[in-house]
Parts: sequence; C-alpha cells; structure tokens
Amino acid sequence: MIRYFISDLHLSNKRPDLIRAFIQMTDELIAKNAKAELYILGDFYEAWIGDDFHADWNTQIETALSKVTQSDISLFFLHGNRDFLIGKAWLERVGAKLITEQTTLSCDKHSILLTHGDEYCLEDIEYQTFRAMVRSAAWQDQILAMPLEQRIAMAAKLRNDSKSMSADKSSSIMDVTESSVQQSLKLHNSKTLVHGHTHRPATHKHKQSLRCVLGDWDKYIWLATIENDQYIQSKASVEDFFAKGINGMQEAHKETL
Ligand code: OKV
Ligand code: MN
Repeated sequence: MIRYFISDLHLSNKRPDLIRAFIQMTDELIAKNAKAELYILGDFYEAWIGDDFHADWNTQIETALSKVTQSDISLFFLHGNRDFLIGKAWLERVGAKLITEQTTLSCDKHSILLTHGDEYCLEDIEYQTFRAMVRSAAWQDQILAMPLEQRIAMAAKLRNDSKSMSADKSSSIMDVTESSVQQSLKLHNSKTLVHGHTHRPATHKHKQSLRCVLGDWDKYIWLATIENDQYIQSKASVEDFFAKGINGMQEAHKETL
C-alpha cells in the first residue's frame, strides 16, 4: 500500500492554477487504481470560513475529493491554522476521515507521527496565543454563529493583520522549536515526524529521528509518499505539472525510514 501526503495547498478562488493542478493530481492518483491512502495535513484551503460556504471553485474541489474516496483511496484530513473550521458536513460531503493533531501511523515496524506543525512554533508567543483562541470551541461556535459575509470579512481582516505582523518577525521565530519536536516524538514513541506549515520543505535527519517537512503549493506542486520504508517528496513547477503530471515530478527529498 502507498501513502500520499500533502499540506499547505492554500486553495482559494485566487489560485485557479493550483485548483486545476490539484484536480489533475487526484485524477492521476485514481487512475493508478491501487489501494492507497491520501493524507491532507492542514491548510488545504487558504481560509475555511464554515461548511455552509458554497462556491463553484470549491464545488470542483469537493467533487475531486469525492471521486478519490469513491475509488480505492482512503482520505484523511488534519486541521491546519487556516482551515480549522472544517467540520462534519465538509468531511461527510467528501468522504474524508478527520484525524487529530499528533496522530501516529504504523508503517511496517515504524511509527510515524503526523501533524500540521504550527503547535511546535513556540518562539512565536503571540501566534500561540492567537492559536489557542481560534482553536477553542467557544470561539469557533461564536464565529460559526455569524452570517457568512461577516465571517468572510473577518477572515480577510485577520489575514491582513497576520501579513503586517509577520513582516517584522525574524524567520527563525516562525520555524519549529526542534526540542519540542523531539519531546513529542519521544512521547509518541515515533522516530519520524511528517508535518507542513513552515513552508520549508526538507528532511532533517538526526541521530534518532527524522523530520519530514512538506512543501507548500505556490511556485511548485509537492507530493510526498511513503511506501516500503521509503519516504520520497517530489515537486514540479505548476507549468511542468500540467504538462507531465505526477510521473514527471522531480525527487526533492528521499530517506529510508
Ligand atoms: C495567523 C495571526 C492571522 C497572530 C479566520 C476562518 C474566521 C481562517 C481564518 C485567517 C487568518 C488564520 C486563519 C493568521 C496568525 C493572525 C492574526 C493574528 C497573533 C476565519 C478561517 F474565523 F475569521 F472566519 N484565519 N489566518 N495572528 O493569516 O494564518 O499570530 S492567518
Ligand atoms: Mn499552516
């Protein structure tokens, strides 16, 4: 069985190219006709404002996901910091199973820890405070009770606040705190962590651990796989992906688990 991992696609009506690439990717995965699992590790959308949101651009995406789950591919979704409002209705519409942060996956003899990754960015204290607020059920209930238009405006305002704030934060503040990652791996008895969020695609090999960072979709399309103890992350420019598809992607990171 093959497992696929993606995160940080940031899909929205502003990037029809990425939506088209995503649909092409799911069509190709389905066409392979093999038993597989697809893990979306958060920030699939640029901002999800509630499952009662409907738009043509998103209907296409949900249709692509539904086709995936009607094939031999199981779909797992983990919340990111932009799509924490994805709820039961969306999951049911597309046929995805929700997995919580820091879920472990057993791959042969290995335990792999999966998460979005923002919970490890501990140096950005302001962000962690914001995160605790938006992840609280009370805050979310209050937001979801607002009319859609108001939620759209609020998401846009928060987005602007974030842009002006991150402009004067040093880049190391916005990366994970390695010691908290190590602590978390230990707690879950895992050697490998797969996460996104930081937009710093890489594999970090340490003495006793491996941290696989997924790429964000922007200039490049990224897709990571785990099969037979091999982790491989591949990438392609959006244009190359349209022309050559998954098989034409370049290997960017490869490690044995
Ligand atoms: C990250 C911070 C914004 C700090 C809002 C629905 C809702 C998503 C959102 C949009 C903005 C988070 C998710 C961001 C960090 C901020 C402001 C302050 C202190 C909604 C879905 F509820 F309003 F409808 N947002 N983003 N901040 O740009 O990632 O760190 S964000
Ligand atoms: Mn993120």
